[in-house]
Amino acid sequence: MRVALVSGNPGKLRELRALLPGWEIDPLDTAGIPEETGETFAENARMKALWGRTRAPADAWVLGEDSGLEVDGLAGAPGVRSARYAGEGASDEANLARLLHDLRDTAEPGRRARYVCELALVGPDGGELLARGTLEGTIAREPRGTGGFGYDPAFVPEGETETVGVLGDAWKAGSSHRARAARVLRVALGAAPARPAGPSSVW
Ligand code: ITT
Repeated sequence: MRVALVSGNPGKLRELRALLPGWEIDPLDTAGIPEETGETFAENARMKALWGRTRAPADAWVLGEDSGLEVDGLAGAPGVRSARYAGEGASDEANLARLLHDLRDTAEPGRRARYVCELALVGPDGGELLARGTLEGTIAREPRGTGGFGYDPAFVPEGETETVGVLGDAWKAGSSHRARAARVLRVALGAAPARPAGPSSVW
């Protein structure tokens, strides 16, 4: 299955290729993509996929992905603004530094957090599928490890004592929010009925 991924994030591409074996995933050039103005991860993932549909080869499937981190003590921030928490175009390191700074006086309950991943798949006929995965955890006081990307050096999953940065890519492949969303997507795709044609159809 040929799939165009609407993302400029190399970490997502690497992980999704590993999570969806048999899918031939290539990144689509995202130059000119509209701003992510959605209030939910699902809205943004769908916007990316529908925009990609207008650019990708007609026979390719299109995958949009929107993800981020919700921290209880920050009222759900950075949320859909996770990629630009420290400002437009901010690096992963700058976003992580701002997060740790903003939580410097916050004790355990407020450090509880979750990663969310929403995947939006649009077929050659315009049919759509949405899949969500989450991962609960807490934000550590200091970053540790170099695995993964983004906020991983500071995110300790529930039931673990180390950060995702230390646990690494193999751990993420089995248990991350993206791994969970990818599983939901594969199951939903396998269970999808004969697909109705038309741009607004939802399987
Ligand atoms: P695209 O929109 O081009 O896909 P992006 O990096 O801007 O790339 P998002 O808007 O979905 O993607 O923002 C997601 C941000 O959330 C990402 O930059 C990380 O900071 C964070 N994030 C998402 N998944 C993560 C993960 O598995 N590990 C660590 N941080 C993650």
